[in-house]
Amino acid sequence: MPHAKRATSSATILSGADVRTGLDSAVLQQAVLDHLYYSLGRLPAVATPANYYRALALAIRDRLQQRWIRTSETYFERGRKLACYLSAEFLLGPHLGNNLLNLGLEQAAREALTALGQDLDAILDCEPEPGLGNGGLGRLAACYLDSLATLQYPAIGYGIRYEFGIFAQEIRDGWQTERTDKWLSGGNPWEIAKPDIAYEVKWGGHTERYIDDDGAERRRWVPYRVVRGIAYDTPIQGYGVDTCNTLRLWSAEAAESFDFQAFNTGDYFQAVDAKLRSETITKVLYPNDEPAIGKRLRLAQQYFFVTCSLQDMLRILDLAGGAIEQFAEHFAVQLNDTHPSIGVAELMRLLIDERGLDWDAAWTITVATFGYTNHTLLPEALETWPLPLFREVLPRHLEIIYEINRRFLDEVRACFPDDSARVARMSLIGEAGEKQVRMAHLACVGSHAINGVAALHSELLKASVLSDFHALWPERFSNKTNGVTPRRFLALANPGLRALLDETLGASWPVDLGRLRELESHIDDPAFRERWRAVKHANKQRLADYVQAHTGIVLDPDWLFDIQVKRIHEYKRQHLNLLHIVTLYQRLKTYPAFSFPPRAFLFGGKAAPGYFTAKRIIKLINAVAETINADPEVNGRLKVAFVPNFSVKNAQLIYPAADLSEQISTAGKEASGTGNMKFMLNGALTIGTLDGANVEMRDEVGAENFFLFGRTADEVARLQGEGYRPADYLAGDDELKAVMELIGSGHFSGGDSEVFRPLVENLTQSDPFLVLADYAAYVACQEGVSAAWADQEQWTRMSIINCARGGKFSSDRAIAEYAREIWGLQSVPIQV
Ligand code: T68
Repeated sequence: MPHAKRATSSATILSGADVRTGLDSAVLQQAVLDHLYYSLGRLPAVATPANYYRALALAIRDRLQQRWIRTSETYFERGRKLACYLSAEFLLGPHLGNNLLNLGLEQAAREALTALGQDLDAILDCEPEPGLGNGGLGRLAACYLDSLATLQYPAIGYGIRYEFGIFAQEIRDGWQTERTDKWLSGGNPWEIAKPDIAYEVKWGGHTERYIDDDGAERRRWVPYRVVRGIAYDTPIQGYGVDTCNTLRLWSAEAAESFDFQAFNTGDYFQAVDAKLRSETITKVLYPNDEPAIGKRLRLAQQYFFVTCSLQDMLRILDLAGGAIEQFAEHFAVQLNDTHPSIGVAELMRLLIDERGLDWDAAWTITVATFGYTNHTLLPEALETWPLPLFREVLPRHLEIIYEINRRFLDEVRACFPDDSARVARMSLIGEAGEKQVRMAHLACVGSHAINGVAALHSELLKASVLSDFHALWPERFSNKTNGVTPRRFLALANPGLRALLDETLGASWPVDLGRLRELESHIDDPAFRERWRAVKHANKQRLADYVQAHTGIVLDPDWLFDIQVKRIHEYKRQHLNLLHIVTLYQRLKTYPAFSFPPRAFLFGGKAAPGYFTAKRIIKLINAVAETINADPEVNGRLKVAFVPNFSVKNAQLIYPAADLSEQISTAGKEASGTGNMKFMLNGALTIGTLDGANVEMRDEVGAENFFLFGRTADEVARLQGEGYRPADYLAGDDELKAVMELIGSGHFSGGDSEVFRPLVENLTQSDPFLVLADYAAYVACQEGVSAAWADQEQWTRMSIINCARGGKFSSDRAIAEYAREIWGLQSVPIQV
């Protein structure tokens, strides 16, 4: 039973728990005052809400400390295997609310602040969120950390402490503009810098041959530069348990020895310049969807955090007195996409060059250590590095990769004799055009386990981008369908539903999400359905208030809330959603008597700063919104809003308020999706294609509780193979034609017929993601949605079923599968 500990903890207070550990509201109140005074230098009379936020955050971090230290100590004593989750991104979201939830301290904190004349919700709102990720991949990493701690698995997250996270999005005249995200400017009360945990990171230069003391020939790396990586630790508290794991993020600093060299030669300014250059490595998160080609700094970031993390594992192993030969028994290292895949070559380098192992021993350890998760099938997203750049930055690693490749291709030739085309396809070095290092191939060759993130995605991986690797090593492949944490995305985001679930199911559902199934026995109870609707209505009002405050647009919570929030990308097809909106608008304008239940369409999401089409899609959403919202002929039935700066923080308001979740990617393109699961758990119905995890969601809820449309992945491939011509679809559909003409005419852009021309031409001439081919089916399916909405009792039943059958999509299920099937990990209970 979660939080059963509180009783004993309160008892401890009575027997003298102090201002740093006490858990009742009176002690917490004292602790906040203490931090205001001693850590912030403020008296309550002049303290701002931001000051109170910081003081409370520090007070809560104190309460984590005991658990945090005890957890590390226990792992060390027990010497059990540690899962190391290597990810260039962790999209954590605000910590305070989540830590209060996981510690069972929300009520105490609320009371403490009330006694100080403060409102907890206003204080929570002061936290800037650590946006150290782009989207799904980074958020998945954060959900997995939450589940690892909650399931009491010994685990550590390793990543990069970006000084600037994902940019803040502002909408000006309908266009996205980007502002740097200075999330550290007010200080970060959650992290602890550990300057004594620091490693050297070499860079550039050349390699040379030498003879070691035993007379053996070896190679060494003579770098051009060295920087240092410093550890910053953030506590990751499990829910209802004493386990508090660590997220260790690396920050770059100039290596002193190199500074001193310049100082000694008297070149002070060169030394300062070198220092600044070193520190740029961890300055900024790269937006996805920008071609990484030639981005030396991105390669530097990847190598930087990977070598620090692997050196840290070696230090931990040494401290524990473990033998280097046992490395893979002590650490399971998961590569979150190819971004950390240089780790394969780096572990080989560390084992051979620095620890003196021979090649075969090092290779056995390396393959046993790594697992690789793939998150995309889009060919343009598969990472490669130009060979000259790679050689210049990591000369020793290129030698190692050549040797891995030589041995690997021998194995390929032995299994598939006389198949030189296959050898060329599988090589770690791509030879088409400029030579490239193929990071996905390196990850596959160096890992004992390779997985996709949803059943369909894993099958498509085996059949397409990784088919040759599957033919060679079928036993390495498996599927691990993504999951999301029900703590943040249900309990914390949806307090109304949480109260209803607690009352109906008891308090254990957040750690046993299968229990949601029991909701089904209440479906036929009209009073229960009424309460279910009341919760949703209140959530919609809460979102409407937020939208009004941030856009001025007024929404009515009685309307159907139809929501699409995710990164803006052509394959996700926000423009298909728009074509439907413009279709409704056009029908209303043409036939004023045309009737359908009023709908509010909400969008949110960031476009990569250099992604021309995505940015124009945002402009079109805002242009359509402005026209429709200002038109008295239609705005009694249609409203459109773009919520600026979609983030974890506002996502927590958005998912609980949705009636309809838009998951409309071109089938075969979305690896899994995780927003789809967050909507589902909060009782939204999904309109979607058979893509990513939608397939499994529909299997769980049943076809009758899911609005399915569109071509399947096979049909998409076939159509594209036959030579898809969007003009055929345009010619055969007068309504679609009129919609495209209306957009092209300048109707939504004050008569400017240029601004959307590129979008119209993209769709009518090439349409790479089959928007026009799926349009008619989508519009028809949306008519089914409107018809279903008209029966509110039936809609509520479907909403309850969507939540009730969402248990599979808890990240606890996903993490238990990784632990058992890939990492060989045992849980270790922590006792404080
Ligand atoms: C997403 N990928 C998938 N990538 O698109 C989504 N890419 O289907 C899946 O649910 C999710 O991963 C989790 O598995 C991403 O989010 C990136 O953000 C990214 C970042 C840098 C470079 C490339």
